[in-house]
Order: sequence, then structure tokens, then C-alpha cells
Amino acid sequence: MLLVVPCVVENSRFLCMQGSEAFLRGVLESMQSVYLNRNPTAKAILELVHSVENNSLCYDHLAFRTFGVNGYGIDSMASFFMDYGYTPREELRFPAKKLRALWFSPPADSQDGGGSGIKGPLPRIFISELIVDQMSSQTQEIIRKYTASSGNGNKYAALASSMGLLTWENPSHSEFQQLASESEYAAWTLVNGHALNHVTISAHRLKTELRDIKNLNRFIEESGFRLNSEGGVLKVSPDGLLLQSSTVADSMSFQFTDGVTESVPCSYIEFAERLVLPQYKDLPATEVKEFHRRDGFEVGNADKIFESTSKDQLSRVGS
Ligand code: OOG
Ligand code: NI
Repeated sequence: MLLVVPCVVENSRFLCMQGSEAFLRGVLESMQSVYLNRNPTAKAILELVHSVENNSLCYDHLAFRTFGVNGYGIDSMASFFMDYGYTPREELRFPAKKLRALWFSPPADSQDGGGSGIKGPLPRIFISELIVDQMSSQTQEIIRKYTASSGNGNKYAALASSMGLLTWENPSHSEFQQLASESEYAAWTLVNGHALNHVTISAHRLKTELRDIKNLNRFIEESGFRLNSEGGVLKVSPDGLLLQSSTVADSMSFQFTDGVTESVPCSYIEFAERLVLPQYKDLPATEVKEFHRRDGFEVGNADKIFESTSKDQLSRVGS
């Protein structure tokens, strides 16, 4: 019989990591590698920040999009993370966009990873879904057709994400356009499926002056990258403690089944600075841990971050 041996080795973190955590990290790395291969801007920015920060940065969160219908919603992606120790936290609602989202915190007993990015502390997970029932009947019909055509694909959302595959067949261009005319989120999800939508660099955990998100934003823009300007580049929560910004998504060429090949929005990279909560404001900087800082997400910020894949923002690129 195989026994689960508790971690006893202290100076060799990787060897003492629970098998399940090593697997979780392996899956996240595969998701990231699909993301880096498809999104040259995200890749270049990560390399740039890595080079300035001496190969040490942390991810604040990773994000995914889903279709909230027939078992293809938040749960299809969340079940993997919950099986690997993640805890559901708050729900966020976006009535105008017909979206809802849920975020998950990493297992409390996870290792700090001892490395950078996915090899660092495990990130939060942000998963959203389109409220398909609230779409027009034409749009609903298309989404229901593709999710139904994928068989039991909803059970394999995490697998599909880590392999860079759709669990449904490629749509036609006219179907993509029908969705895009009603919800850019819906059109994005039809062609990107469960692919990682973005990774978010934790600004406050950087070591150089880039830990101030305003400096980070300036550095990114001066390096020639364009930031999502929706509602202003810097998104600030009403309590002033959660500051976020993001790039405009990259595009990839997509082959539609009716012979059309066109470029479609892909993924982007985000930056988040979480300030110390008022009750801990007198802690010396060296003693401040992640749990002393503003946690969670903010509807007002997120609403504008969603626009990082919008036509409006993409068409600004280079202009
Ligand atoms: C998610 C947008 C929201 C955040 O951190 O608030 C978000 C998306 O574009 O799917 O990432
Ligand atoms: Ni985000």
C-alpha cells in the first residue's frame, strides 16, 4: 500500500512538496506555456520584468473565461482548482456585461515555490462566466451548439487549457461575428475556450522601484507597450487599496470553418498592487506579508480590465 508521507525535509523544498501540489504547478506551467507561445507582448513584458527584477517575480492571479450554460460555466474550470486545494471566495457581478465571476484563494498549506512566476507562491484564480440565458436567442443557439458538440468537454476544461485546445470545433466567421456584435466576451471565449486569459504580476512584491504600479506602468509604456486606457490606465478600487492596470491583448490568426482566416483577440498581461490594510499601517515594511494587504477583487476595476480584449482597445494599438 502506498502511504502519503508528510513533508519532513526542510532545506529541499521541491523534494518535500506534496505530489498533488507538484502536479498542480505542472498544469499551471503548461497553461502558461500555451499563453507565452501565443502572446508575444505578454512574453516580452515578462522577460523584461524578469531581467530588471533579477528573475524573481510573483503572480497575483491567473484568469479564465467560460460560458455559463450546460455545465460549461465557472465550475468547469473551478473543479480542477478546488480538487487541488483552492477555496471559493467572493462572487462579483457585472449586469451590463451579463457576466459573473468568482475568485479562489490558493491552498493555505502550499509551499512558497522557491522560484519565480508559477514557481513562486501559488496565485489566486479568477474565473468568470457569461450568463448565457440573458443573451439573444441567436447567440444562445450558437453557444449551446458548440458546447453541446464538445461532448463531455466541460469535464476537461483544465486539460484543454493546459494543452491549448478547444473542446469544441472551430466556429464559422459569421457565428463569431454574431457573438461579437452582442458580447465581445462571448466571441473571445468561442475562439479561445479555456486558454489562460491573463497572468497578473504582483507589483508590490517586486524588489525595485517597479513595485510602485505607477512606475511599472510608465516603464511598460516607455518600453513601447500599450496599456488598456478604458476609464484611465490605472484602475483604483473605491477604498484606494487595489490598483490595477493591463496591456491591450495580443491577436492571433484564427481559421474559421467557412474558409475565412482572420486575426482575433487573444490574451493580455495585468499588473496589480495591493496596499497594506489600514489596521496594519504601522507595521515595519519588512514585516508586511501578503495577508496584511487588501485581498480580493473589485467590480469597478474588473469591469474595465475586461476591455483589454475589446475591439476599441485593440484598434488603438499603434495609433
Ligand atoms: C477578467 C477581467 C477582470 C481582474 O483582475 O479584475 C480581472 C477578464 O478579462 O476575463 O482580471
Ligand atoms: Ni485580472
